[in-house]
Amino acid sequence: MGLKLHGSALSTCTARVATAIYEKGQEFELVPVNLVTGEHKQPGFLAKNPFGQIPALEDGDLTLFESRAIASYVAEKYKDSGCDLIRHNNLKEAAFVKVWSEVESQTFHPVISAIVHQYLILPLLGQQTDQAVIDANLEKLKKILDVYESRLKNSKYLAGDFFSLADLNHFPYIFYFMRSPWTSVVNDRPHVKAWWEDISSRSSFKKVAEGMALGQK
Ligand code: GS8
Repeated sequence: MGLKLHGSALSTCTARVATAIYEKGQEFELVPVNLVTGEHKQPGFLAKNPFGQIPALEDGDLTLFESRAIASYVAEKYKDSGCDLIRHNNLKEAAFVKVWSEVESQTFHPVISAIVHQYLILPLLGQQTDQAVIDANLEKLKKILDVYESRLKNSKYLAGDFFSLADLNHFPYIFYFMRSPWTSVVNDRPHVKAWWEDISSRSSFKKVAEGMALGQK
C-alpha cells in the first residue's frame, strides 16, 4: 500500500512532506483536504490529526501528523534510497541536522511565517494586512539571516557540506517569501542567496513548487 498524503498542494506544510518523499524517490497519493469548507475540522480528518491541521500521512496502518515529524519519518524509513537527509551513519553530522532543523522550526519559522501570513494568506481570505507586523518580522528575519550568512560562509548547507532535512524544511516558506517585495532580505546576503538558489533548483523542490505556484501573486 502506498503513501497517502492528506493535504493541499498550496500548503507549506504539505509541500515540506511532499519534498521529502520526492527526495527519497518515492511517490504518494495526494488526498485533497478542503480548508475552505472546513473539511480539516470534520471527524473524518480529525481522526487523522486531532488538532485539525493539514497535512497527515497514512502509511499502511500508520497515521502521522506534524509535517517536520512526517518528513523525518520518511527520511528514516527510506534512509538507503535517494539523498541521505539525516546523515544516519555519522553521529556528529546527524546532530547538526537536528540543530539546524530546530533552528528552522523554533527561530526561523515563527518569523517568516508571520510575514507570509500577512502578505499572502490574509489577502486571500479578504482580510487586511498589518504592515507593522510585517516590518517588525522583517527586522527579525534580517538578524536571523545574518547568522545564516555567517554559517553558510563556512559550510555549503546549514548542517554541513551536505544537503539535509535542515535545508529541506526551509523550502516552503522561503518559496512564498520570494514572491514578496522583500526578496532583498535573501538576495543581499550572498551566501544565503547562493544556498537558496542551490536548494530551490533541486528536482524535488521544482516538482512541489509547480503545485504551489497557484499561490503566487
Ligand atoms: C502546522 C500545520 C499547519 O499549520 C505542521 O504540520 O507542521 N505544525 C504543523 N497547517 C495549516 C496549513 S499550512 O500549510 C492548516 O492546516 N491550517 C488550517 C487551520 O489551522 O485551521
